[in-house]
Amino acid sequence: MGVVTRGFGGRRPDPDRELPPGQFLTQDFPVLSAGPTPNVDEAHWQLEIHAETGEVHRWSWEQFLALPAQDVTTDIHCVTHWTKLGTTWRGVSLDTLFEDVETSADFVMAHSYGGYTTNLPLQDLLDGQAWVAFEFEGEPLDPVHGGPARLLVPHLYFWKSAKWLHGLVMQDDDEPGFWERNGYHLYGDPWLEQRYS
Ligand SMILES: Nc1nc2c(c(=O)[nH]1)N[C@H]1C(S)=C(S)[C@@H](COP(=O)(O)O)O[C@H]1N2
Ligand SMILES: [Mo]
Repeated sequence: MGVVTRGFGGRRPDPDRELPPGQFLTQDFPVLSAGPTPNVDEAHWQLEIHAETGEVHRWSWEQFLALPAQDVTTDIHCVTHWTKLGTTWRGVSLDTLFEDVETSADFVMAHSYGGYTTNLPLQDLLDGQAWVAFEFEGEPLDPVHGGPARLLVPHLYFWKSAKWLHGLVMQDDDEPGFWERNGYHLYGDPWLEQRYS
C-alpha cells in the first residue's frame, strides 16, 4: 500500500511548491543527533508500547517485519530550517501497532535506544499520520538516520521523529521530552512555525 502525505502530489518534488515558513530546500539528508549513534542489534531489538494500565505490547524484529507495511512519500521539515521534499520510506503504520492497545491516555512519550525522548499527542500518531519506518529510499534505514527503525511523524518538525525507536509510553499528561525540555515547542507544527517555546 502506498501513501502520499500532504503537499506531495507529483512524481517529482516541485521546486516552486510552497514550503513551511522560514524553511529552505535541501537535496542532501543532514544527520542531526544529540549523541552518538547507538549500536542497535536487530537480534535484541524490541519495540514496546506501554499502556497506562501496565499492559505492554512487544514486537521482536521478526514479529515487527511480519506486520503489514506501507510505502510512504512525504516531505520532512527540520526545526534547523531545512526541508526535504518527496522522501520515500517503508514502515508500519502506528494504526497497526495500536490496533490491540487499549488506552484512554491522550499523550505518548517516544523513547529511543540511547535515551532520547520526545512527546506527542496520541491523536497525531493515528489515522495514517505516523509510521515506524525501517527503509529509506528503498534501502534498510542507515543507523545514522535511526536504523534499524525510527518514528516518522512528517506533519510535525522532524525532531518528533525519534530515531532508534524503542518504546512508546502512554501518559495522561503532555510531559516534555529531550528537546522540549531544552526549549523546543511542546507540539512543533512547521506550518505554524512552532519552533521554540
Ligand atoms: N534518538 C534520536 N532521535 C532523533 C534525534 C536524536 O538526537 N536522537 N534528533 C532529532 C532531530 S532534532 C532531527 S532534525 C531528526 C534528524 O534525523 P536525521 O538525522 O535522520 O536527519 O531526528 C530526530 N530524532
Ligand atoms: Mo532537528
